[in-house]
Amino acid sequence: MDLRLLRGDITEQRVDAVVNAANSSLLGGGGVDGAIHRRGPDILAECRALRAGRYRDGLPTGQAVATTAGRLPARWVIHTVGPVHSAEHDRSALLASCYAESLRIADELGARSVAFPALSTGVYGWPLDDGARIALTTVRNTPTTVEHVRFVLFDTLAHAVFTEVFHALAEEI
Ligand code: AR6
Repeated sequence: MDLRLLRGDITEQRVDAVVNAANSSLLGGGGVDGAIHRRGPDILAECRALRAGRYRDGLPTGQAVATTAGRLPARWVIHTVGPVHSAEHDRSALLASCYAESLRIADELGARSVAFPALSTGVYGWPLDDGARIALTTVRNTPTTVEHVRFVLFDTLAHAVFTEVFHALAEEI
């Protein structure tokens, strides 16, 4: 797998699938979720249909589901719900599950290229370095037919932290 880190806006990525840092309502929010939903009322309509059907009680944390991508330059949006960071409880497995489940859905769709944001590191408060470690190790270790993965980091700090963790992990191998 070709894995890249870049600084930018996830809504501008020309990839098969863009991953959304959603919440379990699937009905939009701030951050990545707000930016993605601004690019397509069709996405919200599909999310509402999911809420009326299979996900009546919301999409559980750690799971993922796809819709089409509205006016984004992508074919699909894969919505996943990251865990809120907690100092008392270790929710790392749920964050890892978001990345693994998103890749599983991408495989089902036949997506070859996927763009991820740094899930849970914004409103949900996950420390960037630990979020980067979980993101990079999970994507590296998940069997998938996806060929190109890019992590799209919104600011210089997130990009710098992901780059540092990426190099540190490469040295461990
Ligand atoms: N492109 C790439 N990264 C972005 C963008 C963008 N356009 N906008 C923000 N980021 P967040 P979460 C970065 O808060 O922590 C929403 O309200 C941001 O700097 O979007 O998983 C949902 O509805 C941060 O590093 O997601 C949920 O309620 C990272 O993306 C909740 O926030 C994730 O920040 C989810 O919180």
